[in-house]
Amino acid sequence: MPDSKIPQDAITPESVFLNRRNFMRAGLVAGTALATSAAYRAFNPIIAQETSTPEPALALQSATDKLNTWQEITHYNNFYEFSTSKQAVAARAADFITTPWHVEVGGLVAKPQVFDMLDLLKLEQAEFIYRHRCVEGWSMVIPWQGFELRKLLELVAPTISNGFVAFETYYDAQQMPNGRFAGIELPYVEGLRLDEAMHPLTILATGLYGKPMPNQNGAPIRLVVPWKYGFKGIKSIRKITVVDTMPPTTWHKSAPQEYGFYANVNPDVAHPRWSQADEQRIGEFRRRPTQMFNGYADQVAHLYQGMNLEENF
Ligand SMILES: Nc1nc2c(c(=O)[nH]1)N[C@H]1C(S)=C(S)[C@@H](COP(=O)(O)O)O[C@H]1N2
Ligand SMILES: [Mo]
Repeated sequence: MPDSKIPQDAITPESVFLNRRNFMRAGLVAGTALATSAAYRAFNPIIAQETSTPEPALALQSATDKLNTWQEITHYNNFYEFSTSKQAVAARAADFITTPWHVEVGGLVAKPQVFDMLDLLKLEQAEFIYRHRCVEGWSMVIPWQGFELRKLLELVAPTISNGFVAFETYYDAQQMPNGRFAGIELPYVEGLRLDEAMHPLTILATGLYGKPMPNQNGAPIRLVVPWKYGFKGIKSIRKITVVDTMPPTTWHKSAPQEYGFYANVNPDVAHPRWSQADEQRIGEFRRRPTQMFNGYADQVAHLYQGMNLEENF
């Protein structure tokens, strides 16, 4: 991990992180706007405060949505460039070189810019505890850190208001030897409608559990859109482009009848080959019901008013 390149105050030992559970609870269950703002906190003040007044532990965790462990989050991954076996990704991605790194942000914007990763880490980092629901029917709860995507878009000043945002993963066949066998077209590409991209729940994540983003989770920077299926969360981003037409997306190109552009978590719209009504939370015994918009309906349902969610799946 490129620890030496990460500002020291962006790193939280896991022990300190675990003492902060009461702060995270609100973001975890995040049903209301109030809960969302509670999940958004400047990083440094929390560390200072929590280190001096450690909180009692377990009782403060949500009874229904416990954080997944570091081990679970970092050893059960989808990152086809490295492996199509979830358990193998961590080892295969271990030598992935992510420093130096830059992200090119452009397209229909007034101030296109190539951002060095070190400068992106200087943007105020916050923590976001989100449910993560893969289209395959499994889920986790992950304590990300990062910043709202809209903060970055505001820096480049989009010149349109009704467009889309296209994302592209770095691709290097040398470093990502499974690329040729992945069965998908690479580089991996994804997209959001501009209003989805500007939504405060949409983040660019730069780490988890207070540590720099592990390679297998999309180092050094990846998208997280908690009300959408996990494949929207494109990893190891190199390019972000504001565009005026709906951009192509990797899984939609691969199987358009199975993976839509919107990919909103929806228990009522089955995948052609399996139900989406319930999910396997990693670490739990029984499957649990899947929630509309992954439990974030209060905050995002308005974005899709009047849209047929069966057609625009
Ligand atoms: N570049 C790239 N991004 C990707 C993927 C991928 O294979 N390549 N897999 C997606 C899928 S299907 C999921 S569920 C999430 C998994 O993220 P995680 O490994 O951090 O849980 O990453 C998404 N982003
Ligand atoms: Mo996924």
